[in-house]
Amino acid sequence: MASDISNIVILTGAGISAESGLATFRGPEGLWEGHRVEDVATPEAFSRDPALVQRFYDARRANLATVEPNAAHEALARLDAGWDGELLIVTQNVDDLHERAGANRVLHMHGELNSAWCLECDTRTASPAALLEEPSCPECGEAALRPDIVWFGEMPYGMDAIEQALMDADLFVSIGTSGAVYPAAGFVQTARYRGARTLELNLDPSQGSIFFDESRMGPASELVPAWVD
Ligand code: BV8
Repeated sequence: MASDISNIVILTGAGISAESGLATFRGPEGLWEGHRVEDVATPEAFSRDPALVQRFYDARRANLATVEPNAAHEALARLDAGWDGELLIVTQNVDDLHERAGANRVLHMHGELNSAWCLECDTRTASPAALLEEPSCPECGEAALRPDIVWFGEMPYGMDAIEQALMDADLFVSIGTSGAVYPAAGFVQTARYRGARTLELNLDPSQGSIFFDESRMGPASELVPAWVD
């Protein structure tokens, strides 16, 4: 890493978890695990058919327990452990693979599969394996738990911390994201505007590739260790 780099922001998307076996967001015909996004990842979908949405997230939560972090998650964990400067891994992913690889400085801007949110008392709690069967809040007892996931039209978590990190960044690295979802897709422009160097590590060109000083194409399990080590 260049010696004038002190503060790093890393944005990860579904592509970093693809080689662990987790589906990326845009499959064939725009279906995601067989569902259209608007049918499972919006507050309207949850109001319309809560059981469908709970089943969708229960299935992903169950699948997450069967997969492992890959070499890309492990390389970022090594970087996190050994980096003396500022470092923030902002992930759009709702899986826990960064943490299971050993990373600590992780911010889940779109929430987490393993967290549940009580609509009655606003408590966030560790999610039961299957919310459809166990919707009762351990705090207030009401059957009011929903997945603690940021759906479309909802405000992502940690935006103040993310904005501050982008203002201070010397280097912004985007890994495994299509650059299709905002506000995450705009982070590279903020970092660039503030003078950070920008690097993209992705399997394919993304919607934001034009904003990066450098784009390296290939699988994250190869590109990320090569960059970190
Ligand atoms: C908000 C949780 C405001 C769900 C997710 C028009 C213009 C601009 C914005 C909007 C607009 N219309 C609506 C909006 C806003 C909207 C948005 O951006 N829509 C898009 C579709 C246009 N955004 C929102 O609603 C956000 N909220 O704006 O709030 C607000 C303000 C005030 C008050 C209230 C609200 C909230 C967005 C969050 C939605 N939730 N996730 C869940 O996960 O269950 S987003 C969802 O997309 C996933 O989290 C996913 O991570 C994320 C982004 O997708 P990617 O991670 O990039 O995944 P994708 O499959 O697309 O790409 C994978 C990439 O990996 C590919 O490039 C591929 O090449 C690469 N890859 C594959 N394999 C590998 C690889 N790379 C390396 N190695 C490999 N092996």
